[in-house]
Amino acid sequence: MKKVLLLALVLVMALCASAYAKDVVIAFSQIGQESDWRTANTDDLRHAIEGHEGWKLVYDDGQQKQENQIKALRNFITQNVDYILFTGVVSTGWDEVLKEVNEAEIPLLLIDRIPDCADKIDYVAAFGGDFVEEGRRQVAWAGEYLKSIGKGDTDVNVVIMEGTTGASAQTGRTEGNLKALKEYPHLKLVGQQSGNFTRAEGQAVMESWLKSIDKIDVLIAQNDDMALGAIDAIKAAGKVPGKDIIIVGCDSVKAAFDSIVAGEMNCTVECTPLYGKFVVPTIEALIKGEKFSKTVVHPEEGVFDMNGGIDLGTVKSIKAADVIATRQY
Ligand code: GYE
Repeated sequence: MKKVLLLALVLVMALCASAYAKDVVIAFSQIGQESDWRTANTDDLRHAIEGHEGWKLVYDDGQQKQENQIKALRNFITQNVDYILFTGVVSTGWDEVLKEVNEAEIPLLLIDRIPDCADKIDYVAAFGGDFVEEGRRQVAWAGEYLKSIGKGDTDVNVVIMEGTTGASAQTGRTEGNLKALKEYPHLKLVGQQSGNFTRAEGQAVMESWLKSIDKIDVLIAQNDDMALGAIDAIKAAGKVPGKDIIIVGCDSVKAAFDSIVAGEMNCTVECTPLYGKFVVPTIEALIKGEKFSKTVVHPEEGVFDMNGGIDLGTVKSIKAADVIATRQY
């Protein structure tokens, strides 16, 4: 009898303890909602964290404003959350607030756009795209593709549509774009302007280029949304996207795959937004006391185009139509 009572008592205590077990609170300061990439990134992390037993997400949308993100980070400190996930709209100006996060001893995970001050602050792990390599791949794809159709020695006019000025995804991709252009002297840069990573601004910038630049042969758009906006402008101007103008995007979102299969976009360089599969096991391990190095982890990424088989040194392009059914974003 005594044993049964004791067992019942232990059971009741265990149930009470689990009912009162504190949720692990993970706060996420997101940049905004500028692109399909961003939506996929938010959805992925939301599902990964909210779908995890005992974890709670505190989400803040910075609406593209650094001051909003700074405010959000300070709120997270006041709320004394357990972990902070952070990606910054621009790369500079985070030193002070991230030091405050460090002083509050809240473990910081950097994702996507890594801030310039990363080497001066403490963080527990970092996952982000290799933006310079992505930019290199975009231009190299155009150069190698032109060679493959026998136009390797023909001068062609190239425009670069850049992302949000000062974002590491912009500075990195521009660095990669410009470096690769030097390898292909027949690609002549005739325009370079920001389309702010949005479809609407991509369309507006392309509209003005089509009026002011005599001949555009290749568009390098630093994300797919801007490329898709530009395609609308190209069609409106009576030109054929994918033929009159070769279009190379970045991210590899679903809409870009559809556009490639429809013959309008020529290529998209992948930049995955799916960080949930990295963040979840990392936080689980951190809870157990494991530590990680400060090296930024770059996910493995591909290049997708109309026909496949373009060799870019580090990677060979894959025909988009062959893998479209397996895409997750
Ligand atoms: O390429 C773009 C988004 O930071 C990698 O931000 C990200 C970029 C992505 O708006 O579409």
